[in-house]
Amino acid sequence: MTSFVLYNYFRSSTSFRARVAFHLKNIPFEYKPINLLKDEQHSPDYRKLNPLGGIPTLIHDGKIIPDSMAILEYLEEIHPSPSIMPKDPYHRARVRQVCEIVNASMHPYGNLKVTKYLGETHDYSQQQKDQWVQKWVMQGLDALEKTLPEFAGKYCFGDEVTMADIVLYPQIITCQRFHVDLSKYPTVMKIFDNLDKHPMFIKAHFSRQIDTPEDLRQP
Ligand SMILES: N[C@@H](CCC(=O)N[C@@H](CS)C(=O)NCC(=O)O)C(=O)O
Repeated sequence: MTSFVLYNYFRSSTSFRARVAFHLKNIPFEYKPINLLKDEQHSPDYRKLNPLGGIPTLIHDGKIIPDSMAILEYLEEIHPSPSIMPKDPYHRARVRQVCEIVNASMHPYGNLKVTKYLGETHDYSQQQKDQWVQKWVMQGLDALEKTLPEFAGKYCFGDEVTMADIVLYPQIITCQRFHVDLSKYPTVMKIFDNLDKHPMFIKAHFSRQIDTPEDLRQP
């Protein structure tokens, strides 16, 4: 039988992307926690799997697939139904554009190694870190708020969950952690609120994973 092992961490937004794709496609996987706060992502063994020391990494029947976007595309190709991409090529391109806004122009600024560097090298307080992240992610949120009204239904592209939703939802949770004012983004937040009620997003949520600490757990 084919086996999927996912190295991930309860709170990581990129890990969420992979987890929710597994749940949406109803593919069972083994959850291997990598504790970012204990720097397990930098252990020599894990670095052999993921040379940048990031999570998630998927091992499928011994084949190594690092990086969440590569994992999403891979799962979609080997397990196309139910699909997480629209059928229309133009809409597929725009889904990828939305993913890029989040993946390339928002996620990296709040990444642990970046905020840790700001603290250790530039002596940033938590409030200064928040302001740094807010400055950059709000540019991404502005772009999303201009892009999504043309396509949105219940979710980013109509009423079916796509990769755009998978990437957007955990990024909004990260924005909340950095106290970003989200009231200026009504389309984005309407989609977020709808996704927040989706059973597979609830299942993949950071508060319900095997490595979620007691004080952050939700039923
Ligand atoms: N583009 C990569 C980014 C991976 C990444 O950096 N993930 C974060 C967690 S959300 C991480 O592992 N950070 C570790 C660190 O900053 O040391 C992906 O999408 O998988």
